[in-house]
Amino acid sequence: MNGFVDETTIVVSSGSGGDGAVSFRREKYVPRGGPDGGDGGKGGDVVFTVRLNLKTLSHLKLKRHFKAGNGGRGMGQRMHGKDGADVVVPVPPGTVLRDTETGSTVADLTHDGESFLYLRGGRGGKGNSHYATAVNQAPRYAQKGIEGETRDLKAELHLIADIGLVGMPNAGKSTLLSVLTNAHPLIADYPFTTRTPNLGLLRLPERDVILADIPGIIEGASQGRGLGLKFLRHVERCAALLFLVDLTSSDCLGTVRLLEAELETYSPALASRPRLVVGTKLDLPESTAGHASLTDACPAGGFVAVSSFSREGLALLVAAIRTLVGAAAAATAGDAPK
Ligand SMILES: Nc1nc2c(ncn2[C@@H]2O[C@H](COP(=O)(O)OP(=O)(O)OP(=O)(O)O)[C@@H](O)[C@H]2O)c(=O)[nH]1
Ligand SMILES: [Mg+2]
Repeated sequence: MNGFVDETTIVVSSGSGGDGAVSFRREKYVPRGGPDGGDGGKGGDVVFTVRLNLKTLSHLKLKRHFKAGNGGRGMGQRMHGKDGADVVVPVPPGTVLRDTETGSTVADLTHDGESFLYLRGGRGGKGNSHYATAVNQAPRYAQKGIEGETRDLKAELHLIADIGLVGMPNAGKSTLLSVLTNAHPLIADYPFTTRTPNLGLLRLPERDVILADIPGIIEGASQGRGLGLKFLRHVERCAALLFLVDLTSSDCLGTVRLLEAELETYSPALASRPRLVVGTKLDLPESTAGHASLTDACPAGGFVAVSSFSREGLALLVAAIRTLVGAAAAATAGDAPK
């Protein structure tokens, strides 16, 4: 939807260094002027820089090849060639760059303003003025500039959120995001309404919390059914997950198990993230049985029931989110509460 691109390949090239010059001084009353060839300019670098205002990789898909400028040739009178211009590739926070050939991670860029120098431009060659010796005072030799390099990279976007909303299609993920945060995602009563992730900001007294709503997961998603599991990478870095379960569905506990199994297939690390089961659509009378079964099955504090329509349970949910995020922050700071 509207140009959301979360993976693409690009080609980047650093600039070549300019060649050094072969040149000799020419002055009216100096018959045999010495060598005065200047050095070639340095080729431009390839630099990535994080820009908070970018939300997708679509701008990379449009351009694809990013090339730095070449260094200029050296000139007479020891004049240096101009350095080639760097190419600066802007990327959104959460961009992971991989070498297409080896698959190895080249950079993982997260902070606004962060810069990463990937390829250095080639050095400029030295002009012949460097090569004059007692034996050879008129060298006709200058060094060539070093060539730039070209690499293929795969850029992947991993959205950076604190809490991920995971659930089957129609569970009410986008609706919950719209009542808890400033986001206005598309909501409809058919599955797979959400086709690309949405982020929303929940303002808490201590800090802002970013929630990510991703497309629904169905049984067999790990084998590519539905929209598959590829969107899970956007919640990979979340401190905690909310499993959203429609309380009016026939087998709420089965849904929790299914989500667990699909997550486990995708990434055991993700499956072991702290989580809260959130029952949705509590306003509907058909939610009673589901509510009872999840209350029974989930550990104390591991389940909250809400209605995005009547807003019942939302305050409890926000309190639970505060606890989850607070515990995660304490754990990363290395001082988990005793
Ligand atoms: N009665 C009631 N209906 C709800 C509630 N929350 C969501 N719905 C309805 O459930 C349907 C699905 O809601 P969405 O928020 O689009 O669900 P989703 O989980 O984002 O669905 P996908 O994007 O398709 O995965 C919509 O018709 C909503 O109006 C609720 O609290 N109560
Ligand atoms: Mg949705």
